[in-house]
Parts: sequence; structure tokens; C-alpha cells
Amino acid sequence: MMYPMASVVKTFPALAAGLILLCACGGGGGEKPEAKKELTPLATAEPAGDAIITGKVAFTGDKPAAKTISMDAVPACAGQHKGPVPAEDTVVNPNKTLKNVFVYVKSGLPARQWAAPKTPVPLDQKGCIYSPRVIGLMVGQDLEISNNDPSMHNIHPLPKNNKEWNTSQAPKGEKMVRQFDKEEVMIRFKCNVHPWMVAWVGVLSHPFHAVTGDDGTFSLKGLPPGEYTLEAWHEKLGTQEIKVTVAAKESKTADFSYKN
Ligand SMILES: [Cu+2]
Repeated sequence: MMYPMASVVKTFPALAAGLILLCACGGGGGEKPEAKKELTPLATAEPAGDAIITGKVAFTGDKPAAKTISMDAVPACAGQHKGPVPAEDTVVNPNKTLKNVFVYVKSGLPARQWAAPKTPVPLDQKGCIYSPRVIGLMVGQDLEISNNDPSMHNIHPLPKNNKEWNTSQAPKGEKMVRQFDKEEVMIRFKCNVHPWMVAWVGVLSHPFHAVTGDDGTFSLKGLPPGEYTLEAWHEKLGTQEIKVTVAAKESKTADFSYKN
């Protein structure tokens, strides 16, 4: 059965008008922000910006009593240390700053895709201790785990957002390379063989993170101009936030201070 031509002709203008109306609603209203934002890929070589935030993490409390790890029951571990092995859950540096604080940009970065460095981040096991104890890693970046001990270890991260795994590594065995595919601050690593072994890995989708060392300082370089919230994370003393605004090429200081 054929429709009369007149009705087809009448239908098309109605459809066309409807489409124009739809387009006008979607494009011109400005009432709703766009639901999807395309992330601009950033090549590894391209600097994101030239602002710098540096600072230190002070410790003003009473120096915690020295604690030691008891590994005497495992001669393969204890034999690699001269004397007692200090627990490193809170390390106060001689200049009254804190070591092993993870400092990172928590919010304020432009919606952009940041390329993960090709360089792997090493996590070593020596004397039955994870080293470094605190690590910053980008999503998709290689974490390269080595066992330099004469004994077996069992690397076991305990993530909440990422996939949990649990893998043995033979004495002086092959390096193990792993990645995490989601942001997570922080993932605790344990060893199923040696209960005192602890490492913490912070996984971010951008490169603006640092871990304080023996001088308690940090530096976040190559930032685009913006208003940022920095977070400092310490495994025992918790987190702190500071808001910092930087213009292009500007250098600013952000100092954290903890006490127990
Ligand atoms: Cu172990």
C-alpha cells in the first residue's frame, strides 16, 4: 500500500523542524554543563606548565620512642643487619622534619590525560625490609620489584580500588614488574612470610607527587597555573591539606607541620 505523496512531503518539514529544535536545545541553552569532557592527551616530552611548589614537612612533637623490629627468629633476615633494626613507621629527621611523607596534588589540575613515565619505580627487598618504604607511582607506570635477599618473599598489596594480588618471589629471583590501573592513596604492601615488612604505594593519574626524604622537603615541578589542594599523607600521623595558588612560572612554598 502506498501513502499519498502529499503526506510524505508534509512529514519531512515536521521532522526537519524537530531536529533544528533539538539542536538548539543541546547547543545554545547553557543550562547543563557537558556531561563528558574529552581529556587532552599530553605527550611525555611536553611540559604541562612551569610553576613550582616546594616545601617541607616539619615535626614539632615529642620525638617518638625508638622502636625496633624483632627478626631474630629468622636468621636469614637478622643476619643481614648489624644490631637492632629500627622500625620506620615514624622517622623524624635530625632537622626536625618527617621522612616518608607522601605529598601530592589532590585537586585543582586541569582535566587532562597525563602520560606515565617510561622509567620504572624500583621497590627492593633487602635485609627483609621493603625499600623505599613509601613510593609514588602513576597509573600504568611500572613498579619493578627486586628480591636481593637469600630468602623467599611474598609480595602482597592490599588495595581497595585496584586488584589485589599475592605473589612469591624466589631468593635473588627475577625482577617482578606490576602496574596499577586506578588511582589509590595509599596501597599497603605486606609480605606474607615476614609480618614486619611494610611498604606504601600511592597511585595517581598525574605526575605531581613526591615523598620526603632525609631533609623532609618536597618539590612539585612543572605545574600548570592553578588553584591546588595539596595533601600530605603519613602512615601514622594522618593527612593534612594546604591550598596553594600558583601563576605561570611562579614558585610558591607550602609547609606542613605535624605533631604527635
Ligand atoms: Cu618477606
